[in-house]
Amino acid sequence: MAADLANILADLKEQEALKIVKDRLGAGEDALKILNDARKGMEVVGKRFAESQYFIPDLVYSGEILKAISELVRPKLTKTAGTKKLGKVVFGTVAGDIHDIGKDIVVFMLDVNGFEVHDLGVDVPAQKFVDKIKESGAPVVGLSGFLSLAFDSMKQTIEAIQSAGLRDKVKVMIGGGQITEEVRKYTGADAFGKDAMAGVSLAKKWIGAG
Ligand code: B12
Repeated sequence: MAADLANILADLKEQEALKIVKDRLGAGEDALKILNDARKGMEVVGKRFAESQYFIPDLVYSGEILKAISELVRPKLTKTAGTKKLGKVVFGTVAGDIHDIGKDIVVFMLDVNGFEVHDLGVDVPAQKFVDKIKESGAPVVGLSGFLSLAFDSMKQTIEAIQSAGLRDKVKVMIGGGQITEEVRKYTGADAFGKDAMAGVSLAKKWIGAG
């Protein structure tokens, strides 16, 4: 079943993929597990694109299928009890990068886990992060990026936070498809997270709620 979803998504069979997701949700399967299988399918899409078996329209289509899957899965990701927010997080995909599916999943998971998230969207210039941190007083910043060029944007964003005198007031986490510990060191971020739950754990730890 798990392999089915990854393979069917990789083959860009939208209706079949959505049916599997609906069936699995109907059977009470863990929503995060379903998302994880979908992510495996996207890895195959990325690989096929890198090997010139797929082209830009295929990437776009895979993104649309994944968005539709996310919409189905979202209502099943439960909200934590209570309305009191744990703390603020400023989040965005860095300059030059427009990938937002991974970002949206992390933002959503932070939100349902009790954080007040200021989502700046995609292709966000460094200064916009700085302005939002100042305005909101958020102690946690999340930078998302899927392209190699995002590493430099992340580094520049963290440098801009430093230049604005805010570096010791915020913890910065980074994430996205290609992010590793090497990249974390290069950018000067405090931590990197492999997936949405890693982002939630980091934010909880830093805000003292974990
Ligand atoms: C879909 C897709 C697109 C779609 C994006 C649609 C959208 N609305 O986001 C479109 C078609 C727009 C696109 C465009 C491009 N893409 Co693209 N794309 C992909 C693809 C196939 C999937 C990405 C995705 O959404 N994955 C699904 C999510 C859920 O992934 P995830 O990693 O599991 O997400 C989790 C973590 O990353 C983490 N996370 C994410 N952010 C953060 C942040 C924090 C703080 C934390 C803690 C965690 C965290 O949590 C997420 C949820 O659990 C990848 C391949 C891949 N394997 O990633 C290529 C890929 C990223 N794209 C690539 C390329 C080259 C491009 C283009 C340059 C193509 C072109 N020539 O135009 C453009 C760039 C446009 C731009 N300026 O950004 C390359 C990048 C190569 C590189 N090294 O730079 C990849 C790797 C494909 C490849 N193998 O060649 N792309």
